[in-house]
Amino acid sequence: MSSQSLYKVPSDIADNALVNNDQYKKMYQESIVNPEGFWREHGKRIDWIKPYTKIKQTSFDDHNLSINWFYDGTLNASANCLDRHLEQHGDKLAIIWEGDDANEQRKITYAELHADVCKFANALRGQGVGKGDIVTIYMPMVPEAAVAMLACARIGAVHSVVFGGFSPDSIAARVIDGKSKVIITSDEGVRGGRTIPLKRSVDEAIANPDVTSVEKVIVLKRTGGDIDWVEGRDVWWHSLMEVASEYCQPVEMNAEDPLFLLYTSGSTGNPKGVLHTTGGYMVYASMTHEYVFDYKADEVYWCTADVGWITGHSYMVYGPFANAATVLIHEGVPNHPTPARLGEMIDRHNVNILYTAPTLIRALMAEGKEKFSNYKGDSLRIMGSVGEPINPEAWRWYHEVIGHENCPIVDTWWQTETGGILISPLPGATDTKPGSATRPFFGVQPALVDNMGNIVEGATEGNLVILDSWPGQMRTVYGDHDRFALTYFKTFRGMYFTGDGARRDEDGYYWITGRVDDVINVSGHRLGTAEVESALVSHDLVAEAAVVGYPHDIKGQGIYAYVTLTRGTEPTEELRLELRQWVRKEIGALATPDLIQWASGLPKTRSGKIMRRFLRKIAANEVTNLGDSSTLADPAVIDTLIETRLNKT
Ligand code: 6R9
Repeated sequence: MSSQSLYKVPSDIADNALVNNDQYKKMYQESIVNPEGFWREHGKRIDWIKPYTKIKQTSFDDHNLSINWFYDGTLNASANCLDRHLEQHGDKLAIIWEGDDANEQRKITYAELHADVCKFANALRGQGVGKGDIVTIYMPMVPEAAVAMLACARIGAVHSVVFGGFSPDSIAARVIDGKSKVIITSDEGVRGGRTIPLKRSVDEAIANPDVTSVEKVIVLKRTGGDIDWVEGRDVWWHSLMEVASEYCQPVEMNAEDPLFLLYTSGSTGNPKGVLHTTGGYMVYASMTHEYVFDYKADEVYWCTADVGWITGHSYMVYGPFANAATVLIHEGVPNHPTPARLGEMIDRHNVNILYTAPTLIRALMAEGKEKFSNYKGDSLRIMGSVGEPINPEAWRWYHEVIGHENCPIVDTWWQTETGGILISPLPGATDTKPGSATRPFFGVQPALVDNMGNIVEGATEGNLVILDSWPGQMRTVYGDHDRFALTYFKTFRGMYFTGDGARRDEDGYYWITGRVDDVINVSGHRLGTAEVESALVSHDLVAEAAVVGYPHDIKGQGIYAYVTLTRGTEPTEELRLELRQWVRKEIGALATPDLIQWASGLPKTRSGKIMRRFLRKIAANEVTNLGDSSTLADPAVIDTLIETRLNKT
């Protein structure tokens, strides 16, 4: 690694940061040698109703799996995000909100947010929601989305946020799995100048005959657009708030009581309900938010993630609010109406910390630097990246054009399952290298293993595993604990398997190379190839489908589908469009295949298993060295697929 590609910690940052490199090393060491002592101390960063005496009781043995943190303590997550700040920070801004249309602005103090959350918590109670009930939230990026989450947490209900871009079928699947009685939504959302019919999607989801649990739909009026209304079932948010009382006592929750469910894609089957609990999650989300972003009181922090993803949970709601941060929330997309929007918003709101995704950076980069000629960026201090590997070129562009070469970049690696950041630089401690997530956070023990599960040491490559638990870790797959054990702890016995591959360099820095399973990452959003395939084959004219990811300039990975049509079906351009629309309707826009190649046959082993490695290579246009095809039932299939491949760039 040449010294040119090492970006030293700027000295002004190191001098004022929460931790410098020596402190990082000392604290990291302590966290590994004495995890009990380390977390006993750091668990105190949040307020407990009944303080814990027990710290950690965890085992990654798949027959004896258990993950418990701070497990005799009690607390309330919403009280940690709100009540405890009121005395000192009641008048401080909790949320600065900017609409899709920049003329719409709202500012909400901690005292106001507290009042809204209390009222909405009472409103939820009035609709029959109690401790342990699962509430589905399908909302646009408005402050009320955070209000809804925190109100659930206040009364001990478990929220299940569904990304606003998902289809009615996807909502239905999640509602069925969680047996939700209540769905919170809004009439419409607004994104990039377009309205999104959220309420209509909820209506369609409930029309699914398998959805039998829903009793109430609470509807926020966002646009005032026309919607259907079911008397007795649908209720306006504002009507409930008008009559709701002002104070709601936070419910005392055990550290291991569920806080939320969030569905995420895996390599097989339907999306899994990732369950996070209260105590460990709150400690970990708040601690990582403070250390990784070096958050300082009075700073304005902007995370561009949607609340429908884990980043929106841990680093737009729970982490920052637990730290009394001022959070900028944007309803729309940061490159609309023009690419300059991102910079305009940073300047307009004096943003100090920006947390965004490589896909946005690449999209802006493609527009050219001149689009940023009016951007000042004086306020910006720290910049983060999340969701997928950031290519060095995009890293450098981010550093230069957005960060003016003086803002450290924290490339944060983590997952829905991990609850918080596991591998990342700390701004005042870690010299960075473009493309590397660098070193583990406190208490995190990453390792690389070969395909047999042997730990490999030194500068090398392998499957990324984590050897011991951390407080923010998921506790189970909702309703299917066996699947939890099978997915994460059986591949490599006794270790948490991340599904990612990684390289470690001579400085011990980690470079995440991407998923090694059948998960693809499109613009930072996870999708199982199996989900897209099952959407495709549910179309009458599709006999078989195989889906793989391929390198895409902006999205990181694009979706490449090989489709075999039923006998006698004509492969037309029209049908191609129809299939794209079909998948979009079944799952959501982010799952729309970029390329669909007609395949009269798929490469299979004699036992009928699709050999995806060939399909991945053909989709990536890497056709010169395909490797051994002798195990294929019909090797000629490959030649046809190569000839008719679509990505010949
Ligand atoms: C937080 C989040 C998790 C998957 C993960 C990995 C990829 C996330 C990354 C990254 C390289 C980073 N990923 N951050 N890869 N560098 N900084 O994105 O959660 O939606 O569950 O996705 O995303 O492949 O396994 P989630």
